Amino acid sequence: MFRRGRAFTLAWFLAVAALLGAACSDDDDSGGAEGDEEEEAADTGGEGDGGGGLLAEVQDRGTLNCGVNNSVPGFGFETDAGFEGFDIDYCRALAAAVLGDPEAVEYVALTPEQRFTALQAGEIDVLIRNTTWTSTRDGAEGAAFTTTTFYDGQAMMVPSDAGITSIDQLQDATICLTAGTTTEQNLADRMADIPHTPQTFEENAQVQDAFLAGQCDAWTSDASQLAGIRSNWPDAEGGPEALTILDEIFSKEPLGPAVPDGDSEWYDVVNWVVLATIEAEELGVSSENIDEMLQSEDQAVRRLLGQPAEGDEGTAVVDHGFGVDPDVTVEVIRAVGNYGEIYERNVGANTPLQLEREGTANALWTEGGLHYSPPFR
Ligand SMILES: N[C@@H](CCC(=O)N[C@@H](CS)C(=O)NCC(=O)O)C(=O)O
Repeated sequence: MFRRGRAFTLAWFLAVAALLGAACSDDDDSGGAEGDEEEEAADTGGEGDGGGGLLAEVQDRGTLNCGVNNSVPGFGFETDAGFEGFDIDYCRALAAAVLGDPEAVEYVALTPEQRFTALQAGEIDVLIRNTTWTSTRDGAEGAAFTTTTFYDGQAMMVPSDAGITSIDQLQDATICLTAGTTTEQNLADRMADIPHTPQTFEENAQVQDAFLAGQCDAWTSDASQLAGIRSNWPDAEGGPEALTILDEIFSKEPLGPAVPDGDSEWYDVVNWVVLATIEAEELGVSSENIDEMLQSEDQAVRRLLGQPAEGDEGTAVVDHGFGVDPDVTVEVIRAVGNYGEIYERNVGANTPLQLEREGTANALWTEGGLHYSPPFR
């Protein structure tokens, strides 16, 4: 497990360093916003409409409708106790910011094919479901992507006893995956010169059944998701050790929240909630020390937490103009912690997923990674 973890980390690092991975050309994501649908999405309000946008709607309703996954351990997973995971924590963070209550979330589990339609139709306020930001999704799906929460890439998982160590060995293999994902085109690109049969299913559960029935030689998806699925592999089927994730990462999958196009106020709130978790980590603010930090003399900390701070016009609370109070960041950090806490709690080295963060794109920029928040000021 540790050996694999290390190779995985290296592969990620190389993938990001190259920044040349296959572009995520889009999948079909059926029900894409075109024509009228897209115009409707663009008309959903926002600050230009006098505050009648999604922020006001969510606050009037008193709950946040968050579109999520329910089948990827570590990211979006439903158990008898409810929803949990990295993406779920960002739904909670947003509810804490706009409603003052991280529990005020209505989780809407969506398949890959349903997700953008649900966003366009207003069934959800935000999509936080291991969704890759691509140009066509941003441009043609009526969606606007905020800051990336998790830098991922596509990988391949095989049965450990198959003796396969590289993707190039998958000649004539049947490769299983879910439809309506970036995964489909990435696979076609990577396997362009290798004869193979892609076999698509609507949901992970179906891929898993097919895999267990011996119908798939390999399973391809975002590396983080494969790690989640592997971590939860049934003991009766050999548990996680029965599966091996090959080292090669062959695409860029920046995952993050998406909101409906055309509501810049709502976009800003969601975006800056994500950024607050990143800035908090950089400044050493955590769920453990938040009360002390409210008294901090560090002006950057004071600005992040909406406390009076020195500025161009003397000592004052910075008004970001987001439509929520500047100190909602305190509720966010109390509810879910900073980015590092969210990462370690859900997917880090001490979780079943064992995704090491150090040396990967998911480290802070100060540690050589890609997570970077513009200043709160
Ligand atoms: N990040 C990729 C893939 C995301 C994705 O939806 N992956 C599948 C495969 S693991 C999934 O989550 N399926 C869950 C399900 O069965 O609902 C994308 O945005 O297209």
